[in-house]
Formats: sequence, structure tokens, C-alpha cells
Amino acid sequence: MRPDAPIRAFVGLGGNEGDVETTLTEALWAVDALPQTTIRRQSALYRTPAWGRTDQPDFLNAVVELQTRMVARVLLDSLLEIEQRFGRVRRPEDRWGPRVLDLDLLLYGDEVIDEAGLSLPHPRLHERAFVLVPLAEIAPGLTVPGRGVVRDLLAAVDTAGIEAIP
Ligand code: PH2
Ligand code: MG
Ligand code: MG
Repeated sequence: MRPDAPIRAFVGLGGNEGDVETTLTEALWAVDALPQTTIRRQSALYRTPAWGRTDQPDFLNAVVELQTRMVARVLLDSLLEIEQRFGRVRRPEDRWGPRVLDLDLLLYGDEVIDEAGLSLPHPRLHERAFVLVPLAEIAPGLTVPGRGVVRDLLAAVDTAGIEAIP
């Protein structure tokens, strides 16, 4: 069960608990080490104001482009496994709350999927500046199925307070 041609996928990384810069750097190595998967491009790390729930520390966020032959569901499970390895514990009350590491599968080729636990494109990606700023750095002309081109999506959101960290 593997796709013949490699797929271009995008993953968002985020976190706001602990030594986030080290965690995100090491998580990138773990993603690159996944079978049949290579990181092709990676954005800068951005400091971003917390979105959704604002009573928590700023996040660091980044986006990477992968080339992968893993099917979407296996890739997703692998990302969740990496989150756990870095100490992520999932509790229902933590929705949009602080976390050591969040790895979100944003796009998997141009696939549109709506299944339990797997929605592609990521359903809120088009309204989140903390995703669109790093995504536009590495893929401004990318079309998000059903939503439009990344640079246009970025122009429609509020990017206040987001800055690349040196
Ligand atoms: N993730 C969330 C909720 N809010 N805000 C920022 N700035 N960055 C995130 O990665 C983030 C968030 C839930 O996954
Ligand atoms: Mg997330
Ligand atoms: Mg997530």
C-alpha cells in the first residue's frame, strides 16, 4: 500500500512549553529520519502570539516541506508518535492549550480527506497566521485545495506580533 510517486507534504511544528527551540530542532531531525521521508525545505522558526487561547506563552512555529512515500495515515501516526516521544501528553481539556510539541499534517499532495482524526488540508490552516507566515516563506505559490493560494491566504490574516527568530 504505497503511492508510486513521492508525495509533497507539509507539516507544521509548534510548541510553547520547555526549551521549545531545542525541541523543535530535534523534532525536525526525527521527522527527517522517518522511513521513505525527507525534509526538502524548512522555514525559519517564528515567535508567534498564542492563537485561540491567549492566556498562555507565545509559541515557536515552523513549517517543513517533505517528500514522502508514506501514506497519509501512516505519516500522521508517525508524527503523533514523535510528539509522544518528546513528552506530549494529550488531555481533552488541553485543546489549544500549552504543549511541548505539536506536529500537524497540513497538506498531503492535493488530497482532500475528511476522516476521523485525519482532515486534509488541515481545516484551520487558512485562518492561522502562525501557519501561513512560515508556509508562505517556503511555498508562497502553493494552492491549498478548496482555499486558494498561500500568498493570498496570508494577505487576508493578521500577522501582528509574529517575528522570525534569528
Ligand atoms: N497551536 C494551537 C493553538 N494555538 N497558537 C500559536 N501561535 N501557535 C500554535 O502552534 C498554536 C496556537 C493548537 O495546536
Ligand atoms: Mg496544532
Ligand atoms: Mg496537532
